[in-house]
Amino acid sequence: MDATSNSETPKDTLYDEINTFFESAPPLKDGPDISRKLKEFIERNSQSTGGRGASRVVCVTSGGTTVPLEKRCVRYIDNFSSGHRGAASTEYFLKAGYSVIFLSRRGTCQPFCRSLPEDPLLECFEVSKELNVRVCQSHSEAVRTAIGEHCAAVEGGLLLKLPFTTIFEYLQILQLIAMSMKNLGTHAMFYLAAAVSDFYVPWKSMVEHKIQSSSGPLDMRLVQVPKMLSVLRKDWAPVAFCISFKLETDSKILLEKAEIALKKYNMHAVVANELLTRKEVVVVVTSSEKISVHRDKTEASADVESPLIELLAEKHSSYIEHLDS
Ligand code: 9Z3
Repeated sequence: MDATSNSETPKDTLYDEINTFFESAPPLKDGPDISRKLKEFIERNSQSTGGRGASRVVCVTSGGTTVPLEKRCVRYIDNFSSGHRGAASTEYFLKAGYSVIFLSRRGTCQPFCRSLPEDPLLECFEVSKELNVRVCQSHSEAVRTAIGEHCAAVEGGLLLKLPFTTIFEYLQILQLIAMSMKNLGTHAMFYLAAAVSDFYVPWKSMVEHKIQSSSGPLDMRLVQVPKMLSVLRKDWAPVAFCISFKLETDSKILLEKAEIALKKYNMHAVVANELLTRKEVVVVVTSSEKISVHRDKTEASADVESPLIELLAEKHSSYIEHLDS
């Protein structure tokens, strides 16, 4: 592809925007620690898994990124996402034999915690007369399962959890993850369910202190976040299997927008979902088909992520077979 073949953003302009974004972003506080964790995780999970062939690793992104308005941040713009999709999908990917790098917004839903009450520490435990802390009878089964499954995944080296808050942290960590997964080739998957900001305030033009309301109406210029999906596909992880998500509130434009994203970012599939029905149905859009995936309504606890991950794992298998043969 030549430098100007993308009609929307010429390639050189895109790379300039990306360089500006990364150069001006505040450096990650724990960058070296994240890189070390990733290196160890990928080394452990790159080995062949006996009869099951080489292991597969998926990076699941989850939750919304924030855009700070001040360097000493008091106010920020947020993106809607509870993190349920990412957390549930992580559980099903682990069941399907994947190792998972879970890149999630701090404070959003975490894998294996979905059946616990909203404030588990205060609602699942009680203190006896002797001041011993114990699990309440009514929650003991859910707590035992959550802790057991979580420990098995983390201590078994199959789940690595990395938190983010801002768009700066998210994109820097995503880049580190993509670079570390490069050697996995076709066995790597990206499942990009996070709700990523479209506009941001560049760090160098951001004010240091809290914006004063006494200064009158706020007039602020937001810059477009560079389209990292293109760079992920072209440079960061060119042979990984890539799934992105498209969220709309208007069903009439959803599939058309998903198809545009599929082509524009050269994704292997785009999962289209509508805000109100996202837990019931999603549509997997690929270059050859559109497959509706529904939650099994006969089972109260069934999740749409169960058939969705089954389908995507199958598509990933065909992709590996096709490219590696
Ligand atoms: C999604 O569409 C996710 O499925 C949801 C999941 C955020 C709707 P919850 O976390 O919801 O379970 O509450 N994620 C992608 C959202 C998004 O912002 N996509 C961008 C777009 O649609 C592309 S990165 O333009």
